[in-house]
Amino acid sequence: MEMTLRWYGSTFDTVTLQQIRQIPGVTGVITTLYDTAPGEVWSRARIRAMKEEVEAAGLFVAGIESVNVHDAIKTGAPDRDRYIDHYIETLTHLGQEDLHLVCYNFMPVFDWTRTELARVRPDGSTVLAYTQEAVDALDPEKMFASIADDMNGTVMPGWEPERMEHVQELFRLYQDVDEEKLFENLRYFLERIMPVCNEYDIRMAIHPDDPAWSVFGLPRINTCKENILRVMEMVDDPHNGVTFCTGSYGTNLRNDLPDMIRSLKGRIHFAHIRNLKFWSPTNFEEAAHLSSDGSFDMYEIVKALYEIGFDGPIRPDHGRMIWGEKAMPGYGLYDRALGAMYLQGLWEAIAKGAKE
Ligand code: CS2
Ligand code: MN
Repeated sequence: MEMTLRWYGSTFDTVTLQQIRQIPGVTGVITTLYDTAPGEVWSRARIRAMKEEVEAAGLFVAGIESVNVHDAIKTGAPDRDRYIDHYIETLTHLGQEDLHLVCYNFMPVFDWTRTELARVRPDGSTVLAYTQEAVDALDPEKMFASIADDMNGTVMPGWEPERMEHVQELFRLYQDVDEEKLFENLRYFLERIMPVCNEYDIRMAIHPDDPAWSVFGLPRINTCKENILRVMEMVDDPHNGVTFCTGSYGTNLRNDLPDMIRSLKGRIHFAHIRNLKFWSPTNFEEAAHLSSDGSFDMYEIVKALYEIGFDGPIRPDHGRMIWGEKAMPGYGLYDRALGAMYLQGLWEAIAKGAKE
């Protein structure tokens, strides 16, 4: 296990590399070229500059989150091959710059969906939250406007204003795409990129859908054990792997997280760990990482990762906004730093206990 923090780059992030460097045990960052659009080719020069900046601060780039997949690929549009060619070129450049982990998702239209970005908890911290009632009452085109005021002036991943201006058009693109087509389009994409992943040893790590069910009538496939195992089997190559995000798979209380981790042995390349507090199966908020603050048993989750021999990067996922910090919701410094320490404490105890 390698403890990391997500970092959006010096132009976009309120958190600095120097601050990240001071969190004990954090050696790497998970980053991206945040100003690139899906479908754009990443140049080697820009990738190298990104690496050099991170390395100059005494850290290293542990992986990319995300290289986003263009909607033409997800919908299987006639021009998808052109975009897959671009994706392959980006992967080639990443491989040539010695980067070997890429997180991505295959969610239609929206990346994650939350209905509140700053729900106030009893201790005065604020967190992202979701209620199905709010989603059902919402016109998807107005979703962005309804949460934009709470973004603290940041650009949130998957919710770029340029993209949200075209929501209606995006919905039209997915009109004829059902779950089976989405599986098929994912298979097509993975089969085409596997040769370059093998050549440069690039581990692709698909992120689960968040929440792990269909929203706004759009198809969603990366939601449960059965479906993710299907994705692993349909392109049975170790480079086709998973980002195990507890806060995303965990939105569906039917998902047994430690059991899913064990069933994905050898295919989890990256882990996002966060805790959720449920008020009902469809009303939850993001909690502190500590087990007792939420609904998940973090000890059992980390133990399952330890037991399958997981040796990739872990990052604390969304944190609460605390101590007056103003940052991208979910991505402040303080609570994620607390999370990194707690997760490393669990790991150390589990590792030492196992050796006794
Ligand atoms: C992330 C996702 O902030 C988050 O919730 O876990 O946005 C994740 O980066 C993407 O889905 C991966 O492509
Ligand atoms: Mn995640």
